[in-house]
Amino acid sequence: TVRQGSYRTAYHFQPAKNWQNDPNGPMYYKGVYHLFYQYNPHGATWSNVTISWGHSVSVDLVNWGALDNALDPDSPFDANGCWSGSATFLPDGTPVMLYTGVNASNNQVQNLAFPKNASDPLLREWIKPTYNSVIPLPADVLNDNFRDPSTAWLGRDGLWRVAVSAQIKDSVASTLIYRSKDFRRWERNAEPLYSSGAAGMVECPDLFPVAEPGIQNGLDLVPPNRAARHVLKLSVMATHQDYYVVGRYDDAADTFALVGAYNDCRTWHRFDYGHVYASKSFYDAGKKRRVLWSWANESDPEPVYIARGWAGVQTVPRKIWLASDGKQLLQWPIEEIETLRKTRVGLLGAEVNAGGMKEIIGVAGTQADVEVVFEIPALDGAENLDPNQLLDPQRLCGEKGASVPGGVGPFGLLVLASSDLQEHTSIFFRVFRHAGKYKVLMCTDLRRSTKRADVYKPPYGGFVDIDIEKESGISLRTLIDHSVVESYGGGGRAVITARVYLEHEETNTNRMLMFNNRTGMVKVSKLDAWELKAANVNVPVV
Ligand code: DQQ
Repeated sequence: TVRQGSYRTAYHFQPAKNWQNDPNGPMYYKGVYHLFYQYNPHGATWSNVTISWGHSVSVDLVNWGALDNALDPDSPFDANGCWSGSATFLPDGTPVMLYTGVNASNNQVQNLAFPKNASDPLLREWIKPTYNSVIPLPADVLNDNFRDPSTAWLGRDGLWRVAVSAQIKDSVASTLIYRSKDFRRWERNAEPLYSSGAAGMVECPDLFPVAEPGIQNGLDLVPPNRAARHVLKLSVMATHQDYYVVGRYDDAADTFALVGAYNDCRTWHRFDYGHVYASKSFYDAGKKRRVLWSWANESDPEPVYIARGWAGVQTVPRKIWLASDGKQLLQWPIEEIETLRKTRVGLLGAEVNAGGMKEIIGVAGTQADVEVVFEIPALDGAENLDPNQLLDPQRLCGEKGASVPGGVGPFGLLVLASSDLQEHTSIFFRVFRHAGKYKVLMCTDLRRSTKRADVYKPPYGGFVDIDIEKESGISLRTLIDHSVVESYGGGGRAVITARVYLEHEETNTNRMLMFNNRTGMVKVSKLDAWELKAANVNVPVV
């Protein structure tokens, strides 16, 4: 029997029922965090015409109160759906939403919404001015591919800017920039922020400044923070994946120069090598950090999730900042997640022998937070990597799975494992030699995660940008939450989020083990595993 009920998450955000997708308009306002999300109030599938903005509030990004929908498709300029958008603070501190409406003629247009009562920290009601839409469909853009306004920012010239995704007719996918004096009348800049014919339509653009390499503080979008570096993130419809790149944003010309990267965004970095999409960040003025939200879709078939009555989770909010190499972002679960930690087990200096396993006993493996540091005594025996394998880490994880012995790796964790280990999800590393250096591969292999045959269960993989000759250990943090396994390799240099749907019958006895299938021993210099409490999510706010 498939225990559908047990797939609900305990601390990854989900509404009480129905479908959710993209995070929308996240912000911190008067001491309260707001998360809006694409929500279908009528069922557990996406529906272009009935999609609304769900709304939840929190003081810690962990426990959430549920409010009524913020936006519903009830006006001529959004009659066929309130699609994704973002929040901006006006100079007087009032938040405003820019979002995509699919209007009565089925054209995608950009609209404004204001809080009815900005002095209410919960911002329960939102008002759409009748002068919407503020950015109509341009003549050269496809009517069904013009959407997802970013958070807007003020230039030194006093003009607002916003980025919007557009597919130009018979031409390229572009991230357009619009400028405005008053946030109401917007004019398109002739030059797009980004355009490329390579990847097809891109969605949900996010542009944000980052502090100097290695500095963990986030930056807000407005001057005087004219940062030396910005990050541009795009979601590619065709691959259903998010890509980002570090570059230089020219705030006079409104152009973005990639630093040492190709124009095809599919060659950029990925926030996550697993199953997430449509991510969006915001500046958290309370804790002076930038926080990223992302949507993780279901990986089992639509009729099955319709039957359980819900679909879609949000990843744990992640703090993001520029790594000291200045090229990639580091990501880490927000520290507030640690308030859910209860029972802990720990180990120092354990060893896992070649071909061996070591069980993590004492914490229930369905709601857990595991941090482990593996140390490899020597790098001798690392397998050689050919240049083709370098291009496709996911395929490499498929070829070199957890049970394929190697020189340096595979070693890692087995989680959500049934008592007979027939079902298990493996998260592991393998070190290769390439061009006189070492490359560290991180995989989450779902092929044995469930006996259910109707589930998408690929191996996922990415390289962890780590100099293994200098850093003797590789760290792994895995957050397990019923049907979510979210893993951070090398201190957040590579992240893989996966959806897992156990068929086996146990409750609360899902095993967790460390394993090592390399030819020699692996040292576990540190292991901490916590069982996590359930967060209070969907508490009605009165
Ligand atoms: N989802 C929204 C769109 C966006 C897409 C509609 C990305 O605005 O482009 O639900 O997942």
